[in-house]
Amino acid sequence: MLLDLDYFYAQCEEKRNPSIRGKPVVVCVYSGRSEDSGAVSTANYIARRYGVKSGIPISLAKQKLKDVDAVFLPVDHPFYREVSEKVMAILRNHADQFEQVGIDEAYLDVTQRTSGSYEETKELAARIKKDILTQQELTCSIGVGPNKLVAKIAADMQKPDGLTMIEAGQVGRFLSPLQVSRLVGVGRKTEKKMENMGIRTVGDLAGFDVQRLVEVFGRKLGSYFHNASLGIDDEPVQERGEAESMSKISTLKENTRKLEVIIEEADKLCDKVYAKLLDRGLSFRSVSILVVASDLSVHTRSKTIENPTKDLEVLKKTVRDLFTKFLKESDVEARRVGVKASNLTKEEQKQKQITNFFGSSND
Ligand code: DGT
Ligand code: CA
Repeated sequence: MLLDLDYFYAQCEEKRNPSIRGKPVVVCVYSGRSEDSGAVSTANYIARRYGVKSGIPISLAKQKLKDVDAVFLPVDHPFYREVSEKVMAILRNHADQFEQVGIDEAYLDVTQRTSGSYEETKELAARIKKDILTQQELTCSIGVGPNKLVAKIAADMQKPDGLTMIEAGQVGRFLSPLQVSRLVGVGRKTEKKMENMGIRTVGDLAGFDVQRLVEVFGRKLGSYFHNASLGIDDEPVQERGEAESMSKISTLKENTRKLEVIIEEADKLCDKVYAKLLDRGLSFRSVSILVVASDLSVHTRSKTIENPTKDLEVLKKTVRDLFTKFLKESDVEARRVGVKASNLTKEEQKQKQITNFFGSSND
């Protein structure tokens, strides 16, 4: 799931001073040049009804709200960061894998704790919303999907205080009528370009010849747009700071549940990951596997071992164990498989990495 706090800075201000609730609240970055110079950082949904939104000049916001009892406040980043940290601590407890993105958003992989059930995930999402409301007096919007791409778009569908569930089998129907600009990476310029090619919706994009997309946008972006339009996304949810990792993914010749077939491919991936590690002189402590199922849902399993190692056999054995366990726990058919080594260290730099990790800020 992707969780996004609603009108975050403005909601923090409402939390700090509940007497402003019910009024338009506008949080501003004052440039200091003259009294009202600067831009709106964000506004609550009441102010948005008057056309006030992120990025517009403060003077314009004041004009739009001139006949109403509105509240204008300067940004207070330290306070928002404090609130954000408390929320993130709650969220981390509800996830198998957790990834904060920005100050008010996070991805939660909850596949294991819900046994992959959308019904249980819906209950969990409702519980998380309630926890954040009762413990932090904040509302948020949650999107649930088979992968990060779908979850992110789903979270934007019903705001504020929304919960949007998109199951693996509904992805096509969900995405196809949406404007292409909903996809990450499709900005104004790309949107225009696509429009000239007759592509307005994600469905149009999905039906468009991949080869021509590649010709127009290049191989990497072209195939990304193609996959995104089909709701395909293999990116695992991973804690920032664990980001330094080596991974390889490949597509199986056919969808399968046969362990031998999967292991044969996984062993090859291990060799490739190992070669990259060797090249950089890195040891690993964590090993993960990834399965993209025939229904395009994404599954991951990880294991962290006690001491960093450089041993290829340890990598292969851990990967085999994880796939064996995965096939026992899950009844999906594998379409693509991946192997990742993370928690990487260069032995002599271990101390430094630990300090960096604790010293780094989250946003
Ligand atoms: P939402 O999620 O649509 O209910 O509203 P927000 O305000 O939470 O918007 P979001 O999630 O895009 O951004 C999170 C915070 O980041 C927001 O509360 C203020 C800040 N922010 C967003 N856009 C801008 C901007 O254009 N300028 C500045 N200075 N800050 C921004
Ligand atoms: Ca937000």
